[in-house]
Amino acid sequence: MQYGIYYAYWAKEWGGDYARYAQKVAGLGFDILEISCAALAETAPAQIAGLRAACEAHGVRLTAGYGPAPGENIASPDPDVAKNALAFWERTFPVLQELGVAVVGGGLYSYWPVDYARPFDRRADYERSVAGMKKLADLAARFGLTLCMETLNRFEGYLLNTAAEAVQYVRDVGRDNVKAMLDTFHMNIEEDSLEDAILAAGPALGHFHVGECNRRPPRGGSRLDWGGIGRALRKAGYAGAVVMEPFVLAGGGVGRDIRVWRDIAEDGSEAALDRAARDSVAFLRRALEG
Ligand SMILES: [Mn+2]
Repeated sequence: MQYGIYYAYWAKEWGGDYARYAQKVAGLGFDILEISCAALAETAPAQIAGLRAACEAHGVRLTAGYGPAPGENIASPDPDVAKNALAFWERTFPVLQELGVAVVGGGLYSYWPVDYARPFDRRADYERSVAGMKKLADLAARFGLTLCMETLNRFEGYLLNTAAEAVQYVRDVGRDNVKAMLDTFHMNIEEDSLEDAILAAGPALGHFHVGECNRRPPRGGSRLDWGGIGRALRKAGYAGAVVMEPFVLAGGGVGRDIRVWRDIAEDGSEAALDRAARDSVAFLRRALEG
């Protein structure tokens, strides 16, 4: 397994200078930096080339995450919105390929964060989502990309809440480059057993997010049994990326979208966040590898 971190741990607003993060995370002991797909297609080619060069210089691989905006919802009953979803990815996939990204994860099958004030038809959305994902998968394959369907907790999504549902969705789409994705933060709310959920995903598991129940960086001594999670991942034969996605700062667009209303880190300074990330990845390597 390789270990990564999502850049937004350090950010109050989405986006940023990913080249700087590539250098930072390499120094902290990570193999992978996860970036957002947002605005990648509008990023200047020179900046994309700079990010690629920074990753090569520091020995960091990129993975990408995304929560599609309401106007990019592949499951939308509005055909223009579904078309716009495909157009978004058509612009974004070539940039991901340019950056050497092979794995894209998130609630790609719907939109995020879901607005429950709007009415929706879950079954019809599911069917439209599967149909759209078949098209998207074929497009992604041309760029060497695997799309990973992240199960989200009920407050953030309504199509895929559990590993079992993700596995069924992957089966319904029936494309080799569409896989399931789990996140311990969401699993903590929805799954009876984190270990059983990982084993249920089994060979369909394409990407794995980690975080404590309150989205701190994993650090042990908590309610999550990291040793058991590691045993399940190894038993499932998982050899992919383990990316931590901590959110510990209140404020800004990130705090608002993630619903962080208090500073969860004892010390929110960059130096303290760096130390916590370094300690966390060292802990994870020990705890998950057995
Ligand atoms: Mn996640």
